[in-house]
Amino acid sequence: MRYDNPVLPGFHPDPTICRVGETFYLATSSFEYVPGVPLYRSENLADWDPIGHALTRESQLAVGDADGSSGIYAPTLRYHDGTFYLVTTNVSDDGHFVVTADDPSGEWSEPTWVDAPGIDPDLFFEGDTCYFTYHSGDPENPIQQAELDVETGELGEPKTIWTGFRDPYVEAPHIYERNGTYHLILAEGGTHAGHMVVAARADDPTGPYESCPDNPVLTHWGRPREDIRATGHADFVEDGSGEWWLVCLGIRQVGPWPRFHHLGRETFLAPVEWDVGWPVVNGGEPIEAEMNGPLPGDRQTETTALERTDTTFADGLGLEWQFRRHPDRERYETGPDGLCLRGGPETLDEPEATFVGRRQTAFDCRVEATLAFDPGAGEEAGLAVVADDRHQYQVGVTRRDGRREAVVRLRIGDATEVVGRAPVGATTDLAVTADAEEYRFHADGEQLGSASTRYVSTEVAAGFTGVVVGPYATGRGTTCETDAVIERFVYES
Ligand code: 6LW
Repeated sequence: MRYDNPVLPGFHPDPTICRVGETFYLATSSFEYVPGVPLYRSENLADWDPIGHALTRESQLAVGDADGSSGIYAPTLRYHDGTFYLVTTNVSDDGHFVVTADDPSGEWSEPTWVDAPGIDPDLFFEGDTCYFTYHSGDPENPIQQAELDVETGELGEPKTIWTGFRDPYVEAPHIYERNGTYHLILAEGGTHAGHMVVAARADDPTGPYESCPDNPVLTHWGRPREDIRATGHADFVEDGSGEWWLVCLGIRQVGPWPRFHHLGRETFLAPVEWDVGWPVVNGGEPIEAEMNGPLPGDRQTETTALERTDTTFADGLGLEWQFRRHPDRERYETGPDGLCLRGGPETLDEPEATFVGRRQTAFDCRVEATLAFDPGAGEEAGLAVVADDRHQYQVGVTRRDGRREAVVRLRIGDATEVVGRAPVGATTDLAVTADAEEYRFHADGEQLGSASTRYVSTEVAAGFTGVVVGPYATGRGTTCETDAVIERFVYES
């Protein structure tokens, strides 16, 4: 059965996966976004349904002061003895913590903090013992491990179990048991072009670990002109029929040389076979956009469905929506009229901006909003394409010299420029259309400006996230007196 990569398109890095019976669960990093750590469910590994988020409350998710691409780093999701465990790191708060749930689509527990340095924690359960393995940040002793009391967060004495196959900057450890052998999978080479997956094995979860003779078991290093690159940070799962799979992050490059990516690090799927006890990823071949199964479970169609969401917000904000840091909830109201935004004084250049967005998941897409707004002087609301506080594009409605007008504004690093204007009425149809290389901004059907996708790419903006699109509102220095109502929002790819 054919499937398409990435299986989770758009900003979905550092995937972690587990299986319960015939159902797979997957989580990814979320950085400064709220709610944190999106969770997905699948029966066949290719089609994933969102089921919620692990971190929904401020007590679990202190990202109020998080810089862009800080906050929540790579999680590990595991199921043990009837309980789901998710361990992750808030690099803007107290570091590593564990949350638990009986039902992953429900509420997760308060955090149990684990006092250890670094990032990328892993949990491996064996009997009553839980091994906590992590990237310590110490280049001499990068991958450390200690026994963890998951109830209290108390950690035993850490010891170094891996120092790197080629690169002491080794991260993303995960441990699995297969036929009595313990496999340690890691990422090396950094999360960009040199990213790779390496494997090691031992007779005991604590080591000593022997390096796979065929390391790295996956890398797209040395393929600079190919579309899919930076594959790494993998997690393995056995599908219940003895077949193994890997999910990993990767990027899809676009544009002419030097190529770039703006949709963030996405989640890819590849089969894993075993050759005399060592993992072989996708038969030793690079991961492709079109892959052949056989996948576990049933699949209705062999192609990834085009996505269209058309929302009036009558039922609130669906699971695809995210805020950049904790929102002032009073600024966002949903109801039969739509999404009602009361813009704060902050513009999109500031962390507290009034903005709610969803991931851009395809290069070719169309975003539309019907905006009912009669702004006071300086007030503005519209649609934004956001990489971070310093790299974003906006098409909005404002009032200038007493006139209502649509504006297109580009913010690229230190430069901000209005590139298009047109008079509009009290209700405006705003749209952003995109292909791999360009965004085009429209008001009431007229194109008012365009901008390259390059300037919202990771190569320009840096960081660990990808583009999100959605409505914003701002009083540009004062809180708006007029509400901006998004009567309808359409995302189509
Ligand atoms: C992270 C590290 C990484 O936790 O990027 O690609 C960091 N790998 O493992 C943030 O995603």
